[in-house]
Amino acid sequence: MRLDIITIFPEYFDVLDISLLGKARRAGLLDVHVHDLREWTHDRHRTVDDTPYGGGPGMVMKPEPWGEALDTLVPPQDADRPDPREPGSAHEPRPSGAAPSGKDSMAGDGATADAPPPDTAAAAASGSADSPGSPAGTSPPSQEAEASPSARVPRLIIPTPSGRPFTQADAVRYAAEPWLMFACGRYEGIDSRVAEEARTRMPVDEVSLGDFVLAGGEVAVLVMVEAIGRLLPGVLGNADSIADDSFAPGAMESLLEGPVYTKPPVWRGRAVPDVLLSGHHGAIARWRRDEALRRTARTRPELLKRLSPEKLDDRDRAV
Ligand code: 6GU
Repeated sequence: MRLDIITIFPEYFDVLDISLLGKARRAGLLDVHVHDLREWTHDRHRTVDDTPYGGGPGMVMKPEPWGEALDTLVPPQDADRPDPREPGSAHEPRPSGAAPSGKDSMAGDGATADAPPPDTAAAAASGSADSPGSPAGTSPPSQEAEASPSARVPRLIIPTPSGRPFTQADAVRYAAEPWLMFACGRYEGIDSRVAEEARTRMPVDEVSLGDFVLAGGEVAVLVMVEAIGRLLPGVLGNADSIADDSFAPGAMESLLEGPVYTKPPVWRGRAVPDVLLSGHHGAIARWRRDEALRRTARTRPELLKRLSPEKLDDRDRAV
């Protein structure tokens, strides 16, 4: 998966070098490109913000740098121009003369960071916003490529407290896409025409992490990238752990994971529940589900109401 992140604080993303995602990058599972928005300014002060029309406090991000950034990173789709990318050259970036140089902050990404990703299925092959009826990223790239040879665009994700809630289901959906682009706003947000215009040529999602306000989109993007990245095939050691996650589509949908234990069997007088030492896999699974139901009822009762009745068995109802 390719990720492009546009920000005025590229250093925020230095942490993507460490831990699980750092390993995923070094393994070639995750191709991260961080871009400094100020590379697309032209004044001495590299200005990215201005006062809001209509008055009010704070500053708004100017549309021009964003427009140029998106134009550079997502070159206009031109049906008549032959696609220079060969099917076999999946990891050879396309030469990109228009790309500003030296804005890629991630070590080791080199000078080719601004080329579009290699084998991107066009999530917005139609050239307009994604339709709710057809989830993007579900068609094989080759099919999309046939329908529209040069339609290769990312999904643009704009973190904002005004967006729709980001959920585990979104993380799963995004993890299946070949190319995601994140636009980190600061101040009071990005001039609304940026998302509006971007929607004419790529799918755009404005998403929120919850009902609170962050100082900018950077930390929100780190959260989403971690939620998405750990779902990529080969990133987590044990693929089963994904199915057991709280909120995981399937058995854990709308449920919080229950308590977990490791050795020693007794610690400061507190014993691990006997059932976990019993070796009875059926009994253990049942106990874990009971605990998940109990914990959810206690801390997130509204989630339980969302559980579809056909997902509950008689034991569930007794808990
Ligand atoms: Cl996605 N961005 C910002 N700036 N603040 C938030 C948020 C996102 N989600 C909750 N608060």
